[in-house]
Amino acid sequence: MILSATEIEHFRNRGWVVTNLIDDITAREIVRWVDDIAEWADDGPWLHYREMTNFGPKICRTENFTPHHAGMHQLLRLGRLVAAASELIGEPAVLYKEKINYKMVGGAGFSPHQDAPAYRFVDTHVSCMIAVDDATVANGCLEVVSGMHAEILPMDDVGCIRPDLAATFEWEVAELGAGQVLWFHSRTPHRSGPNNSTVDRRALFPTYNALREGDLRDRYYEQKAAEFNASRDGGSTVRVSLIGDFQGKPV
Ligand SMILES: O=C(O)CCC(=O)C(=O)O
Repeated sequence: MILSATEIEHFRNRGWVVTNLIDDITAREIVRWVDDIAEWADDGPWLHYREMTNFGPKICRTENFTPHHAGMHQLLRLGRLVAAASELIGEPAVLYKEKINYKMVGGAGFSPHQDAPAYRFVDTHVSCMIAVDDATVANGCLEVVSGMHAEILPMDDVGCIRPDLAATFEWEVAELGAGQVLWFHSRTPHRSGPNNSTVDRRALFPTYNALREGDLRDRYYEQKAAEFNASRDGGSTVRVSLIGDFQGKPV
């Protein structure tokens, strides 16, 4: 077993758990990998997204990078993280999608939401946030609500939790040291503030689904491209997801 019985029980009861699955050497390597990936060209098979901040345009997200980076492939698709995801969902898991959220200095936050409404084809999934840099209140760490992962909550017109409802929740901040991993259920309400500090808050977010439902990662990215192409919008925020959770301004 990768996780302790206490960690698994915490996740089952509260819908999230912080774990220490990554050693210091790997944590430092991840910083270098993320530095490299951020410099990849915009016209590759991966997906880069950018936002406008008070300090100019900044990269805010990269997706679909594991096929093009051996270290990330090993970390997110083959190693201890898949094993931990399997223990949390109680059956063998497979990577469904992966992203880096950069939240550079001046980067925007995310409205209260559950992830499940943005996931196509699968019902059993779990995500984690792997802190690349320390994640603090000042630079926009995640905030979660405990024990609210049983059902999909009422949403607004962009797929986020209805604001009047979200305002009644007890939000808990989840500060992480670099290399720590916060697992959260795909129905756990979460949100994050902007990065008002002087240090970046980069994090990896792999999502795993039950292998029983299929290895659907390629289909997820095909579907995402199709949905984005079908509804190009010139909205006031950058569209990075199949729901409108990100508050970043378009470049
Ligand atoms: O990176 C963050 O601060 C929040 C990420 C998140 O909730 C998401 O990408 O769905």
